[in-house]
Amino acid sequence: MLEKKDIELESAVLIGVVTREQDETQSKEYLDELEFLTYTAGGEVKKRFTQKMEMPNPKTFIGTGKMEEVKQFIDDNEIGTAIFDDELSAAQERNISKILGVKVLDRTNLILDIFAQRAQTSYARTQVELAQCEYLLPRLKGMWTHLERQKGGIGMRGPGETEIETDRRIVRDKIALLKAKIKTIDKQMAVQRGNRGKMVRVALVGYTNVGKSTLMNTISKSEVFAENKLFATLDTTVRKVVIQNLPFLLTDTVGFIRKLPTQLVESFKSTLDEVREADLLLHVVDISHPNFEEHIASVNKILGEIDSADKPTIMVFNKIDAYKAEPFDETDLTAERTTDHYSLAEWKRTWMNRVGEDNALFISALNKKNLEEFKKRVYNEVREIHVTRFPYNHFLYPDYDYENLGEEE
Ligand SMILES: Nc1nc2c(ncn2[C@@H]2O[C@H](COP(=O)(O)OP(=O)(O)OP(=O)(O)O)[C@@H](O)[C@H]2O)c(=O)[nH]1
Ligand SMILES: [Mg+2]
Repeated sequence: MLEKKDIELESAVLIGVVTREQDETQSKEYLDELEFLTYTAGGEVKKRFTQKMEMPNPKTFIGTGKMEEVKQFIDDNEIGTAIFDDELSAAQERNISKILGVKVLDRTNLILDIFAQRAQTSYARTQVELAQCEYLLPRLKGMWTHLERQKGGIGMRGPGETEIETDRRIVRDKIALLKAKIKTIDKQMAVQRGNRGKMVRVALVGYTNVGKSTLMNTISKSEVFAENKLFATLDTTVRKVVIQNLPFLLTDTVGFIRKLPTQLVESFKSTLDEVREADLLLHVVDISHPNFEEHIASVNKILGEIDSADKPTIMVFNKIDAYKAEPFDETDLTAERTTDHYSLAEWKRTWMNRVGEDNALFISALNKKNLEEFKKRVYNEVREIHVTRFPYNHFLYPDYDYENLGEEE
């Protein structure tokens, strides 16, 4: 990226609340994710603040005492940004930044900002800009005006930067314009998708950073950008893949995240059409992540929002090389064995029970572990769909043959 702040990290504090539904471990994991988001956006977290409370304060989100503590730290350490884990109302955001005197962002803001930074094509940029405008619109009144000193950096890219002084009408016009632009591109994309004929379409879906692009690169020998940051991929890549003469289309697309801003789901609807129109989903999971089960739930929720929850799906548990179970002390009679102590074999059994023996695969895309099994499973599933469309082709595709596969490598 060209932005200067990629080199010079912006210092930030994180603020989260611990509620009844959200216990301390969970709250810590959420803040871990928020810290990773901050890092991805180009920030460095200097301190985290949490407060136990039943309901966020409607005016300032956290309580007065806690706010004092945060302010003190910000003043003493020259912090430039305060980032809240939950979505703040326009009024809360205003009140808080008045008190703290620094830029105040929420999780939505941060995610939108990362998307803005990472959008490569004009299509992705248009979609992100639309989401930013939709986010901005209800917050326009008085936003940022007391912060004239600060320009640029996290959360300040995009429409917020140029349209501070303008009124809502202009943003509304812009939204209309962006929507029209997206509609035009959509038509072209729909035609493109139509041209692909009856070819079977498989889509990689999953939480961000689970290894979708890495898997895509490994099996299609393509070069999709993959890295250990969130939302490495924003655009959709479609590759023709051939396993033992059987051709199909494989799509790699944007990763999901817990509480993905609704504006983004909305404006990325067209990118997500690739998922909606797929015949088969490969739901990739990072099993080495302590929260992977919650990630699965988040992904399923978003799949539901885009009418794709009932598609044939194979669960692909990736990063088995990095999986580590919590050690369990058999001699400690007070210790309770939980899923944290599960071995990979136990997870395998559990998931095979849940989704069917054929629908849970355990691989390492990076170390190329169990990729044979993966290819075989995908081959069989794709073949089943393929022969319903090209019945006369049936004889062309015999059972998966390990022997022949060597030639493909
Ligand atoms: N240890 C380990 N790391 C992996 C494996 N597969 C991918 N990774 C790493 O995980 C990180 C994320 O990989 P990506 O392929 O960019 O993940 P993605 O799902 O495409 O992420 P987004 O595009 O951000 O949604 C990279 O640093 C990869 O090298 C694996 O099997 N084992
Ligand atoms: Mg990716």
